[in-house]
Amino acid sequence: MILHDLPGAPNPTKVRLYLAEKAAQGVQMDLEIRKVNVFKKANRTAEFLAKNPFGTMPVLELDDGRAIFESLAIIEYLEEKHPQCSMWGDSPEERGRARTLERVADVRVLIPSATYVHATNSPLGYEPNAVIAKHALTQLNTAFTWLDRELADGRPFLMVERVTVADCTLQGALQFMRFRELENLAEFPNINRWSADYRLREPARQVLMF
Ligand SMILES: N[C@@H](CCC(=O)N[C@@H](CS)C(=O)NCC(=O)O)C(=O)O
Repeated sequence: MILHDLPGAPNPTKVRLYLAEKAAQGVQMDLEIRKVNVFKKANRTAEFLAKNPFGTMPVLELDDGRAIFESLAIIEYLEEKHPQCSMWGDSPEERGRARTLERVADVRVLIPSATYVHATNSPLGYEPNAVIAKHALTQLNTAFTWLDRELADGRPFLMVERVTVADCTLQGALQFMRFRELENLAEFPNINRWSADYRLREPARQVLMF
């Protein structure tokens, strides 16, 4: 299998953190990681668009040539293939809660934060847009307010005792903001503490660049 990656970008980082967390628990996957050079438009070639018509990363190319795109679909596929040391939880209730947190981290943090970055200081050179940036920041602050309250008990992970995909998604989003020097957690000390602690973990050290 080949994972087509864009280092530093939030969705690919989420998958890379997931893989590193699984590896830290002894679950090794036979997977080559291949960087896609977006500045040379390698994600817009006919060959790449045949794998993912939207031209986004990450993409998981299977050994038979078929491709899975969408970061969460990739993670779910790999979890089904390697169910040991679940990155969701051990009971339907735990998994339901972990998936709730992951969806909040993705839909309410990762997507607005990526929108905010691209509307403010885009690494891909998009035009700044103050209206879009303001709207995204409002969405982000609503989610951060809730997450900060969740993390107020000092837990190491979003799911308290165990690392889950939710941690990977949230950290992928925050790293992208740090990359463009837009992370401001001054009003969210519990997220800040969670993030600092998470980044000390070996899997995070292996993957995170910022
Ligand atoms: N919902 C998709 C989003 C994928 C996405 O937007 N990827 C970004 C990086 S985070 C990308 O490849 N951007 C490059 C481009 O659009 O040209 C997922 O979860 O995989």
